[in-house]
Amino acid sequence: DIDVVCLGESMVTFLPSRPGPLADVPSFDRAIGGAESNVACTLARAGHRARWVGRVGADGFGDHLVRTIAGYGVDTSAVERDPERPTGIYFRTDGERPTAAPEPGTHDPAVPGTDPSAPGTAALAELSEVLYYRAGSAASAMSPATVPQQAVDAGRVLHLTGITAALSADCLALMRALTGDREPAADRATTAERAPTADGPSTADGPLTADGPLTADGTPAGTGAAAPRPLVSFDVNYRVGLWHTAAESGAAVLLELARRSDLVFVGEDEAAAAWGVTGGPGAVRELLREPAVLVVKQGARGATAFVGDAPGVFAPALEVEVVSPVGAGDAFAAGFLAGTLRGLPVRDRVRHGHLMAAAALTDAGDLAAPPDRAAADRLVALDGERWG
Ligand code: KDG
Repeated sequence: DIDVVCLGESMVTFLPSRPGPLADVPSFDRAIGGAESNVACTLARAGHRARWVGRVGADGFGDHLVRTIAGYGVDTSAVERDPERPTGIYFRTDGERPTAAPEPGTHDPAVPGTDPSAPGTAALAELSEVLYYRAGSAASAMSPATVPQQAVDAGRVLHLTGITAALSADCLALMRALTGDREPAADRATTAERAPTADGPSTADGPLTADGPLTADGTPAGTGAAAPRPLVSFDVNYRVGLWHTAAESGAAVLLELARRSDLVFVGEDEAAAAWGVTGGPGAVRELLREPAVLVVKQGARGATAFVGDAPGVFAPALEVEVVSPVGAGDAFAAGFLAGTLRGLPVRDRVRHGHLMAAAALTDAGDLAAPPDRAAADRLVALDGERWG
């Protein structure tokens, strides 16, 4: 009776008490991070039954993570505790916001953050640092042998990200096993064929209480002879810093895993950085034809969703004052998945993604307090009137 199982490493996150370089930040506030548990928490807040599967140390940080994530209403019953390895942690710094507009003529375009007319996001992101302390963490010991298969297969959707593949050879083996052929090939082919017209209403209502597997287009999966695996949702999440120490190429692994998934989220910038695709969403779809649904995120502009062979469906993002971009991608994925579970038209799934992302963008932590379902529906309806 789980809608979405999210598997991956969660970490205690330390947010700086003030902007500036690491050497100058006097103290940090404790919060939680982890792309996959961020998705689980946001889905749970939106009224869906979400489970987080992960591995943390038998330490206080592990207790804090499990308690906090469970506090969002997420099922944590399958989280493993590792008596030998610690819980991963990470620190962030924030770029310095210009306190006052520079004197006319003193703005140096080469120095980020000194342009008073810049929207701020790029400058802040450039000056922010992420410092991971997660090598050899409890989560890096996740493998096909340690992760309980039954707990992972219990949902209608299994949500994964490319971060896990970069953590260790065992984690990569796990990702390959989870995205492998656990469903008859014929069933997977029909998933794409059954896609409704891109913006039309889904054939299934996708009520919250519906059980059973789901296809990427939001309709319940057919009942074949063999029980199909859950729909595999994959957020590419290319973390360049994590791949430096990995044995395999991040670009190749992420492409392989994306091609083995049913629903893929990728940023235009990530597709360019990893795979050198620069021709916009259509070019990304050319490269990634296998997933039944592909969502290409286009930063502050919006996102385009491709369902089956239908043309891409674009919806613009909300305009917000960005406090921190961290966690916005996870929130977007959660909103889109929530819309998929409910069988909403494709454009509304994208809009729900943008709405959740807006909540995350306007919050300093990795995980914002997202609007509940009723508020989200009202806001999406208003947004729809605005854009037509
Ligand atoms: O997606 C936001 C994440 O960056 C954060 O919560 C931590 O999972 C994380 C990571 O590996 O960066």
